[in-house]
Amino acid sequence: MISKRPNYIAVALMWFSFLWSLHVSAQENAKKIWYNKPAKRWVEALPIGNGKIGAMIFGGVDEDLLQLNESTLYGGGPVKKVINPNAASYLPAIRKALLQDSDFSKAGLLTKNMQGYFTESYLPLGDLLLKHTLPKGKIDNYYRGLNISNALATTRFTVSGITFTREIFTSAPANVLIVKITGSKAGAIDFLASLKSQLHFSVEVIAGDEITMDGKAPSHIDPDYYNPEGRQHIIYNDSAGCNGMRFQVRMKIRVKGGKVTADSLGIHVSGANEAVLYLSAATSFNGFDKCPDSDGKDEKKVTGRLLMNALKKSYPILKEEHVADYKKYFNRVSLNINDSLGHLNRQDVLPTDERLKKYSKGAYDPSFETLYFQFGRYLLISCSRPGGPPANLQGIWNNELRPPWSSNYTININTEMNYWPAEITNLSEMHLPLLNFLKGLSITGARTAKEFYNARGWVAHHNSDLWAVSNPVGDFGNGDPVYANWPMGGAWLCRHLWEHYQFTQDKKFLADTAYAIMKGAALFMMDWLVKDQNGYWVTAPSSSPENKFKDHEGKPQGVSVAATMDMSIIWDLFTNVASAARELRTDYAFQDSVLAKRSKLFPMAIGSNGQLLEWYKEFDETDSQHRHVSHLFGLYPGNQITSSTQNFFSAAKKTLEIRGDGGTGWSRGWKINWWARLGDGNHAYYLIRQLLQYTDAKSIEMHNSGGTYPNLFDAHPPFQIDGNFAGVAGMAEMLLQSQQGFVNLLPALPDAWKSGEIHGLRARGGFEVNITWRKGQLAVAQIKSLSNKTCVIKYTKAVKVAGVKGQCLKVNGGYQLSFFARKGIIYQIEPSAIHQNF
Ligand code: FUC
Repeated sequence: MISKRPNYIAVALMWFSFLWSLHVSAQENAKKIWYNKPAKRWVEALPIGNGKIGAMIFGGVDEDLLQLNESTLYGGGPVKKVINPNAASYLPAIRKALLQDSDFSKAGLLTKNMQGYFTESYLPLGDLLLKHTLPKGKIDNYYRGLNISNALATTRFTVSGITFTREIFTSAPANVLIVKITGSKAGAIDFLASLKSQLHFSVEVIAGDEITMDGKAPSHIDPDYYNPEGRQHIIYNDSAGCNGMRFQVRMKIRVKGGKVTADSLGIHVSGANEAVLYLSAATSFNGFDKCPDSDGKDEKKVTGRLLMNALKKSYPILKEEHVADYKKYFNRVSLNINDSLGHLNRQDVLPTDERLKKYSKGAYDPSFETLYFQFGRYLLISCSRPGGPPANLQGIWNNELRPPWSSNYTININTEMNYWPAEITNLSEMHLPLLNFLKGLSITGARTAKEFYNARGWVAHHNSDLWAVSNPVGDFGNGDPVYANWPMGGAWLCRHLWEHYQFTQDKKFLADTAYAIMKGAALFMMDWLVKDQNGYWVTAPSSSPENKFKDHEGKPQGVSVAATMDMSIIWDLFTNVASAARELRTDYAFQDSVLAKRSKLFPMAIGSNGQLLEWYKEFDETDSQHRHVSHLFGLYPGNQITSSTQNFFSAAKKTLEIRGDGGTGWSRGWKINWWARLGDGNHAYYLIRQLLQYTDAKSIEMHNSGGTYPNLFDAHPPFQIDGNFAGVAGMAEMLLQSQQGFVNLLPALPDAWKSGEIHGLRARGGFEVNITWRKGQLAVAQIKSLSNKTCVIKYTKAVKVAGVKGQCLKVNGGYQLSFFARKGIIYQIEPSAIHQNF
């Protein structure tokens, strides 16, 4: 008999499964960046990459552009062995002008004599244009999206009843780009795929379904910001030296049904049911010290081999291998904020550009913040892979021949910033390209140290490129020393070697790779320091990137003595190199000498407004809101300024208050990290919202700008990827810190993030950390020990660790518990009211 009473259980189950399906699809959508129209501009296009090939997908209906990059395609060739042999002879006069006469103008002018060539530029590879012949009719259901949980991009639309789908990815295991084009009706696929480049190029037909584009990069390109008259800015042939790099793009299309032919225009497909396009790319780059022309790699062999190997596998296999490889990294960290089954009022039903605009106006959308966080991790996995060069100013995505700031490595902040999220968000392997780059940089840097300073060790200045340029740039006197002559880039980068060791506890890496490079940078600094009249070790000449001060006549000056950032970087390097030597049980005398010198470094000082001084005297700055706040290096990324140095901690806070929250994209990104370190989650959160302000700005802006483009690229403006990465690092830093020798749980949780969970973050000492919090309080944390180290945990309340006996100590701003953490064991941590031993 059928009951007339409603089956409450069945109804409840139906509702539950409906809500669950909404939840699951919301979760899926939460990992998508999507639009309901094609990209018109580059900053609307979607980036994909495998660390070598990069592409920006426009998703046009009839004309679909994929703008291509290859991560080693640069202008120029190896740096010259001799650059400015007289440079070092100017040092005594510069030092006299600074240390005895306080004549900053004279010192600045003289410093210009210590410059060399500018760096080379990262170049666009070319364009892959797909010209489709489609049935006539209205375009319906247009969708263009990037799923960052599997690194697959899709363009889809319906016309005349036929749904066309293009699925695109760049596989890291196969090192190819793949486009699969399908139609819902047999024989509907008709298109021409062509290749072109802004560089010198020619296209050749290899087979009925295969073409190549061969090209050549210039032997020199002047940076976009350097345009002296009467000189060619792009030079192709260098009759005296080394000619530019060669490159090749190789493309083949396989079809099911229909016909494929190739001619000088490209590859034509007609009447196919399905087409799969395979593209490989390579340059003749053969290392920073080899001429890419005469001593270059055989790029044709490389593209041929890659394509041949890819074609041995079916499309589903290539896709599966790509997704598995990508997920191996991406899935290590998950983040949910204020998200629960019951919470479905998400904004991810909106296209990403509209969602960003709504968010900019103040919409509550925590899953957009987590999307931004994960998108940053997606970008790092896509642009920095072991074996390739480090991510440059634009990652690997650039479409300009003379891109902003050469799209290379600005190492007075930007390149380092790119790698801030690498270790903490569990992408340690993605850090390796930068760490390996330091091997070459320390070799050219040793020549620069000798030639420019007559010093031991190695040095790098504010700018570098694929050729590991280490000299001060400026084209022999045309660069402003406030940036060009800053000799601290190498020393700063060394902290990345040490951080990699701290997070991974990889002693082999420390012994075989890191230590010698760190020691070389420290040796340079030992020689570079001079004593002032009070017996302190100072740097001279010295500048604070890239801010100027007013001298006693009110004139702007860039060069002085012992800028705070110099002293902090040297303090950091000496501390880390001594710790590294201690870990390796080596170089005891050297440890003693760096630590002795560290103890007499010119100290940090606090000014009349309670701020940390930027220079060795309390000068007025020419720009009180300057985007660089270099003197806070010790607060982040360094750890010289912490809650244990309370006076400097407060002075750092005051400095940030005075500088304000403005700046460029990366500048605001740095500020998120500083406020996180200061333990002010609400201020950090405010700056996240500033970073995520919708913008369309195109030209360079230095003040109160920043923001986010429709494709979620960070705007300096123009596009610079560093702001994306600083945003990711900052969000992680708000939830977990470990720079003080303990694991600090939820150190800067903002009110806006009431509840949430993060899984898979890494902490120094070799720990993997999961944290769940509810109503602004720690609910439970899990720490997995990756090596046998003591684990010290700090939280605002006492914590207990399941199965561990210890003493919970009340310390500055919270409670601390330490215990020996055995490798492989997961420790469960809960807040507790126990204040005594347990
Ligand atoms: C530094 C910054 C600029 C820009 C450039 C790439 O010079 O001062 O703002 O980010 O690097």
